[in-house]
Amino acid sequence: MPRLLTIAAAQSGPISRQTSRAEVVARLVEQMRAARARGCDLIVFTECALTAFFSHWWIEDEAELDAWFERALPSPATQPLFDEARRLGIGFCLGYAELTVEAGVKHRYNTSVLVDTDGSIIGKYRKIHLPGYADRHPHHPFQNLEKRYFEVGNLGFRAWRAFGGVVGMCICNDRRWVETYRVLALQGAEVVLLGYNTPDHIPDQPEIDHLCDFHHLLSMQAGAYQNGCWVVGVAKAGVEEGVSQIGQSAIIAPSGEIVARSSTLGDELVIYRCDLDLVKPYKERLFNFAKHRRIEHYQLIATQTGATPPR
Ligand code: CDT
Repeated sequence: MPRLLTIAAAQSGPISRQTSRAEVVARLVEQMRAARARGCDLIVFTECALTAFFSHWWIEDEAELDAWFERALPSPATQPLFDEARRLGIGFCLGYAELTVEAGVKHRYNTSVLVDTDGSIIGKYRKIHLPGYADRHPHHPFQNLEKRYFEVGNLGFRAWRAFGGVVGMCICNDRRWVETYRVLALQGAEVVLLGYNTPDHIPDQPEIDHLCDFHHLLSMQAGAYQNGCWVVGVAKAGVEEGVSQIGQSAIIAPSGEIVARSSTLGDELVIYRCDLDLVKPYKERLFNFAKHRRIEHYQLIATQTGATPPR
């Protein structure tokens, strides 16, 4: 029996600064209903899906900053998502800004959770690769302050047995790093879920602006192929508070092929019936890690060269 999992990548259009959580959650619930009506078992929302992507502007006031974060999940505002998932029997992955207090110390993370069809939380991931900077860049048309507003995630990359397969999560910039997929795949990940907020302009490096879509897809396609897994990438797209972001939400097969892709910069469902057994030709043959990886040689080479670039 093939292991089929129908997944919706729930691309989000822009969310304004003023939009309430209740309005956003109502929008996500609509997408969830539409996905279920089209036979989806799992819907994947984007990075920081509940608000505008506030890392794009400078916030001094601590209370103002905290207001962008969730202190609990579910919360009164997000409970409708969990209730609707249970009612419909659909799982979901949700990115959000997490504020937690441990031993009296405040911590802020860029987080995602994987939620089962009964509304229970299967697992949590806190973003490890935070792009941008921690100081103000007044000459930039918008900021990239993730290094200021979030701590590096402390939960590692983890994969869970869920939805009939092995599922891992990462968030946005993580998708550009080979280690992300490899650490997940070493745990057997068959599906990698991720959301992203990716501007189509890089103020520090405008010379590569025209490659934004290409590098986004290249990273996910390479990650999928080299690790024999499905990758589901979900955008917050369009012009949000003056920042123009790419769309290109995509579902990528373990072959590295894009099998479904968004065609707008607004709310849009990208749906594909994923056969999880399509990971096998890659995981069992070409990229059978146990058989073909030569980790001891990589270390040997690194030792011989001192792992520094040749002069
Ligand atoms: N949210 C996030 O991680 N965004 C970054 C922007 C970097 S600009 C190349 C990303 O990697 O898409």
